[in-house]
Amino acid sequence: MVNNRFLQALRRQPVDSTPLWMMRQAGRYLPEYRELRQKARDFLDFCHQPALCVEAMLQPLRRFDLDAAILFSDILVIPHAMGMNLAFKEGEGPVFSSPIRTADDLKALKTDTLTPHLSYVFETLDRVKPLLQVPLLGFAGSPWTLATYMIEGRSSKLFRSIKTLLYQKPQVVEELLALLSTHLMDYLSHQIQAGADAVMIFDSWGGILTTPDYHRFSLKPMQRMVQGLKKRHPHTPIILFTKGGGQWLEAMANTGADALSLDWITDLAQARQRVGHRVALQGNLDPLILYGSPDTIRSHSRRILEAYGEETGHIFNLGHGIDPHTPPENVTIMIDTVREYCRNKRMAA
Ligand code: 1CP
Repeated sequence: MVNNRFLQALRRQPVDSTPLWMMRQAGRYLPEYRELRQKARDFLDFCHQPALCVEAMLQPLRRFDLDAAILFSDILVIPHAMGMNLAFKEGEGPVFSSPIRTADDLKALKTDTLTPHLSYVFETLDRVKPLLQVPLLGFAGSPWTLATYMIEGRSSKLFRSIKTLLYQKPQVVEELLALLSTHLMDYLSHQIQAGADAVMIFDSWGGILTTPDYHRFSLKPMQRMVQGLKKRHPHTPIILFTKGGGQWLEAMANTGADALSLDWITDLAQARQRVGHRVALQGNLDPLILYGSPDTIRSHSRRILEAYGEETGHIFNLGHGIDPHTPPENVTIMIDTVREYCRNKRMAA
């Protein structure tokens, strides 16, 4: 590995320049990805082909000066490996044909080890590793976030089905979360063995919960994962991301995770004060700022670097995934701004 900044910042060690990568850095905003995507029948078929996934991971690294590579896959390969029928429909997103609604539905899920059904993911990591000059980030969805898709059956705005089950039969939801946290821990452990240098847990929907329910249904199963992973891989950094989780940062930092990823609503300077030196912080440019004018992109990028301040332990990133219609040249403006800011700081020091 030639460039280790990302891991150094995760460990809160000094770095020569703030490391930077982007959530969803591979994907539809890149014309070369849209072309590559034609080689597969659909998105799930794409995910099952390690050669295509490796190429998708390398595309943003060729185009931009980035400090980390992220596994190309999807959080929903786990429920798929548990036997749920999944389709990614054009314009509709993911759809499960038979969502979970009752305790009986849980019994239909595969509970033996899932890793043989996920060998294509580990093969992607194994193949991409020797081609990288930057650290390799593995990931999984959080138990709660996966449960929302498994119970709703698709993307949702209101989360009526899972909340109905949560408020009527919380023990059914808890049983599913326990099953998922066991499988997800094992899955991330295998990703680390296959070459992931750090892992990130995407809790995209923890922010829809009340505070007590966030602790019980989202944070607790993630904490179980963090503790289990730390036992098996004490030196592998773990990043937690709860979108909409700004008010729970102290509790998130107490899980033993090494870093928290912040959405754009959360104030980075305040977050830094609240969690002190316990964790590194990643984020947190509003991805839609990348639709702004060059000057707007530059000023917001600098604002974030200034908000974090002089200390080590910052990884520049977006507050959520890059939007599919973002002009790639605006990404270059953001990255150049971060590099120039850090270069000027270094020269002034
Ligand atoms: O047609 C296509 O090309 C499919 C688009 C696409 C892509 C490129 C989907 C469908 N997933 C992905 C890849 C992906 N997904 C990555 C790797 C790419 C990278 O980061 O470079 C990652 C980390 C994810 C994670 C993911 N998938 C999350 C968590 C992060 C987040 O954005 O909150 C979630 C919620 C999903 C589910 C998902 N996958 C795809 C869609 C359309 C959705 C639904 C999103 C929603 O409900 O709003």
